[in-house]
Amino acid sequence: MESKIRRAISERGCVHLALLDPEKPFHKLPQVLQDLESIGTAAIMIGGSTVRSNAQLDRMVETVKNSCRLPTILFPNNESGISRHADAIFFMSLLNSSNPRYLIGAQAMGAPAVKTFGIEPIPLGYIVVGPSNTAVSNIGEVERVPYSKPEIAANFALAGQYLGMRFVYLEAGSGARNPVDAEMVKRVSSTIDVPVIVGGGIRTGSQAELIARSGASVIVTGTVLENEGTGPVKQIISSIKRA
Ligand code: 1GP
Repeated sequence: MESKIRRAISERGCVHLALLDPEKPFHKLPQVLQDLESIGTAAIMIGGSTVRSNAQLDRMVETVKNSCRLPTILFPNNESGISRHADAIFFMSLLNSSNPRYLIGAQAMGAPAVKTFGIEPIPLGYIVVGPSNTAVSNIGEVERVPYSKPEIAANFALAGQYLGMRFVYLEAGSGARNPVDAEMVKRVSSTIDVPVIVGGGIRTGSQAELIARSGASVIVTGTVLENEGTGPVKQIISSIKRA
């Protein structure tokens, strides 16, 4: 799975991942998934900050697997965010959390299930940035990195790389008023050698294009798909291709 994403990044420069939250029921999900596949989304991420029902998560992963050929990557909030049916998991540490549970505690609780179910772990450093007071910043007890301090985000990212993380995710928070600042994306992507994933608050093609041009290798959208369907996502994907 990781090798597929890396191949897609090296072929296309920047790829799109769609994020589905199992707690938010989706109208006509199978059709949405087929559309996402045909417009060029690289994989489906499944998770949300408040996921706690394993049955609900399992159902969502199964629906994705039964509806399209896109790979499924878990995006866990803690050890509750693991489904035996998924292909891979972003095995992530919330690097700027002040709570050790989100740095390593939940990971230790979840690791045996990842091994037992044979889910591919993809090590990822997760950094919450910007001014938006979102679910992830509250639940994750985060000291958000302000956009005026891109060098601090770059320091966290480099530390993540040196700890062996193979992706770094800059997160503005789901539904953030504004996406991650382009200068911060530039600073982080020019500092580290591993691919940078950017998500949170991306709603338009022009926002996605700026972030891709700033050095992001992966762009994630969730809320715009939930609220407006695949139309804007199609524009986002073609803007990424243009970038
Ligand atoms: C959230 O980065 C993702 O973890 C996606 O954010 O829902 O704002 O697209 P949006």
